[in-house]
Amino acid sequence: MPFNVKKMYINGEWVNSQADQSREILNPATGEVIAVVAEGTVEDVKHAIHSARKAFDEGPWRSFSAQDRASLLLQISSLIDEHKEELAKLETMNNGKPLREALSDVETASDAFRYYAGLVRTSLGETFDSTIDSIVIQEPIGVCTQIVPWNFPLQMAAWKLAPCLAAGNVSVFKPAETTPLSAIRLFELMSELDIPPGVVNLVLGAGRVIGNELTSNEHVDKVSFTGGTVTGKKIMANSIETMKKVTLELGGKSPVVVFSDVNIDTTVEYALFGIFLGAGQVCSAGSRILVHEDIYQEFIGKMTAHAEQIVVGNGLDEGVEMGPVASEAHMHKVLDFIQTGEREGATLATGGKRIVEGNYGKGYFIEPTIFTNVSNNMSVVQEEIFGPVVTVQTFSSEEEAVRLANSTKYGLAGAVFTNDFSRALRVTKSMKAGTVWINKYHSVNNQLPWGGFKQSGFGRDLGKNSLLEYTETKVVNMNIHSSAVGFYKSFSDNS
Ligand code: TXE
Repeated sequence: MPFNVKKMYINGEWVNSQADQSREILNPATGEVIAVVAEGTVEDVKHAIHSARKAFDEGPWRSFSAQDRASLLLQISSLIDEHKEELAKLETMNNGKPLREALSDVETASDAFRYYAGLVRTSLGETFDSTIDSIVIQEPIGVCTQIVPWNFPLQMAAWKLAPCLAAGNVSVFKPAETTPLSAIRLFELMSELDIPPGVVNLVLGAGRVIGNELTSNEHVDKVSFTGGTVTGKKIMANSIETMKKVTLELGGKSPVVVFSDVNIDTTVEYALFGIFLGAGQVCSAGSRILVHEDIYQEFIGKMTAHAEQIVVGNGLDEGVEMGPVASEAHMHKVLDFIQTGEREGATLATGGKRIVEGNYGKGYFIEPTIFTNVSNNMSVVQEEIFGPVVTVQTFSSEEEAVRLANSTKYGLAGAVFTNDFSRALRVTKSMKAGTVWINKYHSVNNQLPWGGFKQSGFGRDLGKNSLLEYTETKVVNMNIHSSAVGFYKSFSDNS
């Protein structure tokens, strides 16, 4: 079936790639082409940045009050709600995640627009004692480029666009090249609203081709990126020349610390949910389980038995609990990691293979995989695999658990499971991570700041933090009594 090429949205118009290039978009559950989209070039990016610059510096957008912007965000939220099923289905077809996960992402996306619509109308600046006569105001930064990955395409779009627009900035937004469909649909919905041309721009294409322009162009004031640490480092380097503000939400290798006093069944289910949600392609995936040695045998036995019962399949099918990984290239990367783990001497407790029987063979399915007998320096323990692969280690003391938990270059998230309240808090405080869950996993709320320590990045998405990170702080000092400075004698002599 021939497809109409889906276009980019620049300066309020739907445009083709200037080089007339396009890309096929696949369903990772079936390997089928489900859309064809424009493949942007550096020239397209320059056009989008120019439009955004003009919209920010000269357009009517600057005169939109917080109330006007909030009203727009609420309309975007309503449009997402009205198209919830359609957006979720599109996300499942493009990313592979089960429909129930996609529905939850759509709800989170809609709520992000609602949340920032409310937040931007609260007090953001500060005022001081009347004798100082100063105020502090938060102003928009300007042109923001926003680059997101393929694991939460719509949710990430909302996490970036909502605070950016709420604060009064303009955006040039780039989804991942393999999963652009829900973002294109979001821009189609936004294009129905009275948003001035150039305020929201959508560019499509490969990061390695257009990423440099997005992150080094002199007219860009801020870059917000979610993706891998390697790309994050390149972006940071690119932004130095013009001293752009940068927010980086990068990967993780998050530990799940399980003490011996827990309810084992409940904790095993959280451990499985922590790693196999999104087929492990979640930045905060609980990919390292650290279990107290006293309960290890029972824990690993139950974990393995339940992992083998996870229903893997096409995310559109009823009852599916884990979908494929998002692309063929990524599947091979994950399978390579598994082979390396085996080569390094780790034991496969379960899984480890691509699923190829019948229709599975057309998609990019990997068995839920658990490694045991790992040592801490193995690459399967240290590197972000970003697939349905988890390692399980043991510890004998709280000190050892904390040392192992903090022993990678990442620091995005972590969890501790225990019924000992003091121990839970002690371990939480010792963990070098932006989010720590106690006796649960993966709960995220748009009100709470989201981001990492160490090489998991810096700056925060979500919460008040994110809105403030889309602003510049300006101090205004006033002379409201028309008093003289009184510094030069000649002025007092003449008066
Ligand atoms: O990510 P990239 P990739 C991790 C995960 C994964 C690894 C590599 O471990 O295996 O990163 O995945 C755009 N300038 N995470 O290669 O490259 C790209 O087009 C500017 C964790 O897919 O980071 C896409 O839009 N942009 C992570 C986005 O960056 C560039 C989620 C993410 O792709 C660019 C994804 C460049 N030079 C991967 N090169 C998380 N934190 O959740 C690429 N891009």
